Amino acid sequence: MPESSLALLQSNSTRNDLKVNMPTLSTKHLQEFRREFRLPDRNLLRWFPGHMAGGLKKMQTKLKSVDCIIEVHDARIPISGRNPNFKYDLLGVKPHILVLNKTDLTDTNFINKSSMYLKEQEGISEVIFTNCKDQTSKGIKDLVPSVINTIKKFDRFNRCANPEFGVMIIGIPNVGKSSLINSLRSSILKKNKCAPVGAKPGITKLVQNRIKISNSPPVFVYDTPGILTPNVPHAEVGMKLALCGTLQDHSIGLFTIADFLLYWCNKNKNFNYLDFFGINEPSDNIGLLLAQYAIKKNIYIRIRELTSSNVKVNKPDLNLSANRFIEAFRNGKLGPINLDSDTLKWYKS
Ligand SMILES: Nc1nc2c(ncn2[C@@H]2O[C@H](COP(=O)(O)OP(=O)(O)OP(=O)(O)O)[C@@H](O)[C@H]2O)c(=O)[nH]1
Ligand SMILES: [Mg+2]
Repeated sequence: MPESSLALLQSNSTRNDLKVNMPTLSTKHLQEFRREFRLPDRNLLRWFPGHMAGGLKKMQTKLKSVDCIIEVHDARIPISGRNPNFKYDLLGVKPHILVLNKTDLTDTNFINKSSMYLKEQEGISEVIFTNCKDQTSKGIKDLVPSVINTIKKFDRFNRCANPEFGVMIIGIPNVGKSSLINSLRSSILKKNKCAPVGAKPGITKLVQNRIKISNSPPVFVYDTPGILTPNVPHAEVGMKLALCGTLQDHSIGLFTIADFLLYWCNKNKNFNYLDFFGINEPSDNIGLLLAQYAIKKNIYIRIRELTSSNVKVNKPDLNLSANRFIEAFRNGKLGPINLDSDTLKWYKS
């Protein structure tokens, strides 16, 4: 590849509020980066425990008590990883609003394109972006008026005499469904949070009793467990889900998730990870980067020597280093990132 093309690639690299590291890439570097992510075993991405199957059935029985469904998804993966089964199992009868949450962590340059893509390619009529860490944000303020408008446009069938509006919040795990309920309740009713929230997937395990989020008009919501599709269609989609914390870290492995993060960064020419690892040149070797990081940060694990069960030795703790790298992404310390930017950047409406 001629050097002028390299310069162009570099100038198109992801920019954000953080200091952007733009190393001088040589042709050698670009050739070294993997073009495909190989997952050791696709079954690692399968997570469909009993509470999801049971939850889905219960949600179907609750449909008759609601007027609208809010599907919450992660704004860092706007076009990847939504549960395709929702379309058949839950949507179709009731009006649907898609909320893309965690906008504080996503690259806002892709907000408009995400919305256009979802409307034009997926036929979604209403897309709202929220940040549950900021109750004064526009999305949080706009959501309930939007729900009421949407409901008024549709036939409420058995519920038309009921002055109370019912809404079901659905989505895959850990996208902020319960946080959204707390934010709306706090923003509109000035009440404390009542839906349990946590940084791990699978915090809400049962369909909850209804929670009031507005007085006039009265709006009640049902919080539900995050439900994944039993079969993730594509390894890279599954790994994006894993990176955003919607699957269980331990079943995929922190090393594999960190390796995917490095693969994604290199593929998309986002080199903010150089600062994290304290290095000057990009690399595609996650084992080496994690080991160097562990040594630099003095993160060791004491393990038994293979040759002698009585002898213990200190080894760089790659898992803990991998966890720190993943958390840097999840907390926005690598800068705002849209993991679907590779598809969205080509999208023209
Ligand atoms: N940065 C950021 N974090 C958020 C936002 N919304 C939720 N979170 C965090 O995301 C994590 C998951 O939030 P929950 O509300 O428990 O997600 P959930 O979809 O109800 O998860 P399950 O009940 O496990 O399906 C928590 O650590 C929240 O603090 C947001 O807008 N921005
Ligand atoms: Mg929850």
